[in-house]
Amino acid sequence: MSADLVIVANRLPVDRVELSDGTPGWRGSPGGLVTAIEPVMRANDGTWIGWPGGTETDLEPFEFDGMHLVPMTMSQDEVETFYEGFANGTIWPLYHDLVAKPEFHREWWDGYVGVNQRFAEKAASIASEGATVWVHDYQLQLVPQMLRELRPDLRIGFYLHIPFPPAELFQQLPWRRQLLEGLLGADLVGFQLPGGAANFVRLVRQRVGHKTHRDLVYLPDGRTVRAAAFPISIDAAGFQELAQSDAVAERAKAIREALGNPRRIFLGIDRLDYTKGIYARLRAFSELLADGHLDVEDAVFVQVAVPSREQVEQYRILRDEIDRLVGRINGDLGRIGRPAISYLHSSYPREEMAALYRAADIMVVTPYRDGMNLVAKEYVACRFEDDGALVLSEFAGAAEELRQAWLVNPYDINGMKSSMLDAYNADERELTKRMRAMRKTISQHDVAAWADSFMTELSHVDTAHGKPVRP
Ligand code: GDG
Repeated sequence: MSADLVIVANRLPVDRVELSDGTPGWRGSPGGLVTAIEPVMRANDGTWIGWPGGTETDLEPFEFDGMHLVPMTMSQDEVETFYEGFANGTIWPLYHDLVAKPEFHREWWDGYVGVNQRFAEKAASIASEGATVWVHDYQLQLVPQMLRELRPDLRIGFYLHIPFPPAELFQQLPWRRQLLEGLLGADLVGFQLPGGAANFVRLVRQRVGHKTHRDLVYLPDGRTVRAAAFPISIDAAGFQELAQSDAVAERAKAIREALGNPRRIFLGIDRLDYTKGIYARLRAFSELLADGHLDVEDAVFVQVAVPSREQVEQYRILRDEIDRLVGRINGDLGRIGRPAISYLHSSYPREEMAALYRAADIMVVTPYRDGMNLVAKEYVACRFEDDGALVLSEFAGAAEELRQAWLVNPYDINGMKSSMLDAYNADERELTKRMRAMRKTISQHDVAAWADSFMTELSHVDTAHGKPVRP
């Protein structure tokens, strides 16, 4: 196997499933990343390296939907130290403004180094001479440097999907220098926002001592690394088409009916994660009911919380907290057949997501910190009639583009209450004006444009090595 384009991500775009004859098989897990990368993968006959989940050991490379997939194995110890430990117990909270307290454990770090090394070795063994390798996200920050050591001929890009924190927080990391050097193995390091890129360049200057100028880092060996923002987006046309289908229209109507045709439906859809601000938003909504500003006859809050990282302690605690809060709110404020909150701890097919977006009048997205937040963009893409309101946290990357949302500070409960109420009471003209502007933004910058701009930039990076791929 020899590929001109290699994608390296923690997860493969497939899940392990049992086929009807009882044998194990694969099912596509269509996410934004696959949609974005598929066209460039096809144009370059690319290969994707990643973990399929689980601890199976005898996994062979295979073809899926026209893509070459190379599964990486993971031992139980690696799942605990690398994935649940360093990636999700150290980096995730540290990079999200310490919303939860990061834990620093030397065994977790050792697991992280080991798994990154294996991913780098796998990529090195697959990439053709001068190939392009695109490494993704916070689980694999050491891969660029490890890969460059093995294969100096490669053109290497790295993209971070989550925020990159300011120096004041990053410096807590006992392994801060190793992580910065890991990323500097890439020719191009991409971030969601310019602020993340600036944080990175500043840290490299202060902590590693390299010369920098604007978005460039000059390494002693003569190499240059560029750090820049590439805000990710969604398949806007695909979501709109889905939302316009008859099946989704019918399902949206059925959802409204099942909820008793209230005047307004509020909606939240998130992975059940402490960064997403689910607790605070439900509290804000419940206070609006308790204060008498809203009534359960007119308004309901549908909260979908998609199960996530259930083996990690902090996620279990969060689940219990939300369960308790929802129970209390419904017990105190609901009436027969009229719960205040319709709470669903489950994941759904894309069609059901589109139907929920169509059924909802007010989408509430209130993370304490979020790299981008695709849910906010998906809601906008589905509102093809230019209606519906978006209440959006200032601390989501999406807020830099979706300026016409009702922007809120999720730490300010009263502020959130008043914005949610304004969105509830907004007249049609106001809603249309705001939604139309946001829809324009999203249609002009979809996920294909995102992948294209990253690949184009990567192919333009001035390297003495690596042949460019077709963007
Ligand atoms: C990370 C960063 C950044 C959710 N539930 C279901 C489902 N989803 C889909 C949504 C959306 C995606 O998952 C979630 O993306 P977000 O951006 O909202 O959040 P994270 O998972 O935290 O993603 C984030 C993103 O990476 C991309 O760079 O924006 O900031 O944290 O697309 O629709 N999809 C289906 N069923 C569900 O139940 N089918």
